[in-house]
Amino acid sequence: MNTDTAVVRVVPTTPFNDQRPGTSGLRKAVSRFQQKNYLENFIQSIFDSQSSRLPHTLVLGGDGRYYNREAIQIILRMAAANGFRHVKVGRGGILSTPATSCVIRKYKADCGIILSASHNPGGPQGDFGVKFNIDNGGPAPEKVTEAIFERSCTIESYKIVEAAPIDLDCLGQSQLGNMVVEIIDSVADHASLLESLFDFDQINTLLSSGGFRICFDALAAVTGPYAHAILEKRLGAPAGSVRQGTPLEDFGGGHPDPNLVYAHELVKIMYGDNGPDFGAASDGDGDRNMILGHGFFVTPSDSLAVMTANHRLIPAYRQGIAGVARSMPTSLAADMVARKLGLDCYETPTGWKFFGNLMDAGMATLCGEESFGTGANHIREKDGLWSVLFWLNILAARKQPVEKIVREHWHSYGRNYYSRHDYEDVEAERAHAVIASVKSRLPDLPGMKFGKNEVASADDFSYTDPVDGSTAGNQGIRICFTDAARIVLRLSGTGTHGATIRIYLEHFEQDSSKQDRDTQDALAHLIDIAHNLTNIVPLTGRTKPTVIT
Ligand code: G16
Repeated sequence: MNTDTAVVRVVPTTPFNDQRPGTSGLRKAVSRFQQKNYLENFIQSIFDSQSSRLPHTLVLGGDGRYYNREAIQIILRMAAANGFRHVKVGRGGILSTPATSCVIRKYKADCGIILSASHNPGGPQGDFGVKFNIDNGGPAPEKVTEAIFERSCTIESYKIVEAAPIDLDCLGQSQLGNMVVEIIDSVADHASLLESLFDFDQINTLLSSGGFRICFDALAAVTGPYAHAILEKRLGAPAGSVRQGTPLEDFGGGHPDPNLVYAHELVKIMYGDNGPDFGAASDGDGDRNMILGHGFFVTPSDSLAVMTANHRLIPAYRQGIAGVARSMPTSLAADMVARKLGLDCYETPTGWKFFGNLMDAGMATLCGEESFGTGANHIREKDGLWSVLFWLNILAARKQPVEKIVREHWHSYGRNYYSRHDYEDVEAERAHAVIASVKSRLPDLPGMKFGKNEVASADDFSYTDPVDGSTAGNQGIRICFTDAARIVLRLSGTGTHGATIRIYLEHFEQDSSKQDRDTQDALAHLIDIAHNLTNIVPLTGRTKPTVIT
């Protein structure tokens, strides 16, 4: 439809006081986003905060959750009113977070908007979210998200054109005012980028041999179409290797979070008799991943370490990598590998946005987080399917089971027993009291003994970006022990109900005769110390974590 004559309406509005983006974008209950002007205010704040540069091309899509299509129509009309010239939209409104990053970079777009609340549940009673990415394809850094927030506090109007809805399901271009809307294939660009990185012939031989079985669980979220196209159609995995491969608005009522708790159906399959050799799951918007072997779980921290140790098996990284980066709470397993291989290793705050500068500056190639995220410098987001393909490429090259590869890894580098205990939906005041009480004890902790464990250092992590010198404080409490064990404590920045306290526990074991223990048993002494240090039980009234991963 040609709406060259579309009239721009300036709609008066008043600010909302809760539009500060969290760890990754603005996440709220769907009902909050559906409130009059709520989405519009936030989108206009994004556009206004970019006004020093004339915006031209925007990439737009989402994970297909409830309200995705409606939000896309609103954003398109606002983009036209705000002077964008071209918007690329994933067909059906579907574009995974890594695919969005890929498309921004490939077509040199100015920015992207991803409609997702990531791993949070969807549907009318679930969550919705808006993430804003900049021209390097990565999440907006804090100075940008702060500018958006500041604008949202003073906004008085937003701009929108009146126009009929765009057909999101039909590939091709149409006109909205002076702006071109182009509906693009959601999968093709990302799939061809991934093909350029890995040895698809080798993986194809493995997957089509009949002797090796995989199960990929898309959790009824965005990665279904990508996994069908790449794993089944291109790489020869038998039909049915991808389960829950159709994106649903409510994720089938599930929680699209790829961990042992929420991807329990996959876990059951992988731990069953005669289970597949390789299992993986991805989250709502396709940036997270979980890796499993038959009867074996690979922690995300170990996954990054194994990838780093094996990078030369992958065509894209055969000539070597620049360095590796991990978020502070992620275990030190990758550091052990980096030390042995002579690679630079960086520790950043939680949030993928902190890796962007390191990758742009050519300082880090592989990045990872304990929160089921791994990725590399091919894009500027973590990438669930990239991680799956990395593992499949390792398996195809080494011809060993997942478990054997990981056990050999521990034998060479030591094992970092690791677990995260989450206390969800805690009253905010109580959660802050827990953090404040530990903070007040930090100066006294070094040298203090808890049983056999002596505290080597204790601080509130702050980060200075080595590229642009920007700083980020209050990024989580770090308590490090003399035997390389750690307890980390921080509040989640992605929840939408109350506060979530995360306690991260890590114990290093070099002795291979002691690398077979149950993780929670191996960490039991640190769990006790954490309870003692945080007073979490009396301060929150919670006797145990909501989720243990
Ligand atoms: C987001 C960020 C990640 C971060 C994770 C956990 O992931 O992109 O970098 O590690 O949140 O954050 P928190 O511990 O604050 O809840 P996603 O997949 O939700 O976008």
